[in-house]
Amino acid sequence: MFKKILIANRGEIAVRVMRACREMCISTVAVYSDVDRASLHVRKADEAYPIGPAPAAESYLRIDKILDVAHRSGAQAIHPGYGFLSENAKFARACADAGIKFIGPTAESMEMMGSKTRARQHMEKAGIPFVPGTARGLASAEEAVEVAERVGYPVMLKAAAGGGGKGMRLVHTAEELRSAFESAQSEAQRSFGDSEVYIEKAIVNPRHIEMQILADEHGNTVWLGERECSIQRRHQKVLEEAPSTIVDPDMRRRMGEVAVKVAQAAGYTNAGTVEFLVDQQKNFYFLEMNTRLQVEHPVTELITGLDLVHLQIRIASGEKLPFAQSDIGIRGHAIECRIYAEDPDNNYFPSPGKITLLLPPSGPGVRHDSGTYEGWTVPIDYDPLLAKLIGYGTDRRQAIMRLYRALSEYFVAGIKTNISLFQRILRDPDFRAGKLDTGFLDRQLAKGDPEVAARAPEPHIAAIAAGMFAVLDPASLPARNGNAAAPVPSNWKQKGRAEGLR
Ligand code: MV4
Repeated sequence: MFKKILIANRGEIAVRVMRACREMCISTVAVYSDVDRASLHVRKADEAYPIGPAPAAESYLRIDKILDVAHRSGAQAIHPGYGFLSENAKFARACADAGIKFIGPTAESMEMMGSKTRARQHMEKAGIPFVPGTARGLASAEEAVEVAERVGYPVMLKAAAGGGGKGMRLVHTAEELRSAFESAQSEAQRSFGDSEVYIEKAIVNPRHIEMQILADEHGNTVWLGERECSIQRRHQKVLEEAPSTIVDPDMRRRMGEVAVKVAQAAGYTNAGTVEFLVDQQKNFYFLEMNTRLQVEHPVTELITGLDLVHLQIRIASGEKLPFAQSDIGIRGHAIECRIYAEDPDNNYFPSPGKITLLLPPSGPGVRHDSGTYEGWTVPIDYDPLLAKLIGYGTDRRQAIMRLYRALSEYFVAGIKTNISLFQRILRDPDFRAGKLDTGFLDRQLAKGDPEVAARAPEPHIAAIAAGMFAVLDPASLPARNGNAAAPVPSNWKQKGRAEGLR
């Protein structure tokens, strides 16, 4: 087993990985940018090393600096967390070349999954179900029209190098398809430096459901159940749960077996996630594979009783999986809320600043994975995820009620958060009935918040209240909080992706 691991990440996930290391008696090495000197992950690590200025491209994405710290500190392995270098095949290869174990799959598996068309070609050979369309890049608009006639409109144009919705076009007619093909190609070229575009039949109002897998380096692969991830906005997940309300044991087993087949076809090792689109008839189609530990991994941990980070580390050190598929059971229900420093009254724009007061929730059925503390200043330079609040219980109803209660205990002052959004979602009758699809949140936000409208005080009372709050808590003043001019949303994710494709 490793004696020392470097965590090439920041925030809650760096803290999460350090917790596993501490439990396994492994020393931890943090890296940090100039603005993260006082961040929680630095305080929780056994050692910490600066790696450069705030922009990720000059710090958390610098392979040379991170490997230099690994050598200087004597770390034997690197955990990449999610985002940043976690799906960067060049980084995985550089680690291997430097004799440092990358805790994740091989560079080859990552490369296969990085190109959506290459992945489709491999999966087609392995007999994996995917949405009807092409497994190769389109040569011309004419070819696109031919395929669209065959599979039927509407269709979806997608960038081979894409993912996360970038360069995607929904097209309803042949006329539209010709111009959409050109613009999708040029957007793909601009965003990814690769103009390859392929086509699929569009699934209307799909659900996004993913399957967690684990594979050791001895040929054993298991599935650990699905996560329902349909509650998202602009391809950013907001709330995830396990199990999904539409997946029954038979469907779960079939999805799990397909996910294992995908992993095996990719020669996959370590923890990974196979994404599916699910249509209204509950047909599921392979979408892509995420070759990292995901943000939402805790919901799977809570319903399986497993610790995915422990298992990642044990697999990376060469151990065999300590269980077989038949030993894995799913019990209870878990729901995760991504708590962001965002302003609900300003279209959920990032709201960085100093946390002046923090009362995190706890109690029965609550897990709080946080990267923050009271007195800490949330920087503008990165993804504004503050923490993940997970509620769990014996069934979905209990998980919802515990989470709702925990959200009402949660108090953060100094910055704006999206906490109120989750109370809205958890109260929604369609959510309670499990009636979800990828359009749920946009429909919910379009409705406006009836509770907020009902609570809105008369303008003169609001002015008096604002004055009182300003005296009690000066940080709540808009000008002091940096909210006078609307901040630009951070493009941290695109940066990481672009960096990975260089
Ligand atoms: C689709 C689709 C409908 N039909 N493909 C969006 C992200 C990218 N990875 C795949 N995406 C989609 N692909 C076909 N053939 C609908 C989406 C989609 C979506 C998928 C998952 C989660 C949220 C989504 C939001 C809008 C569209």
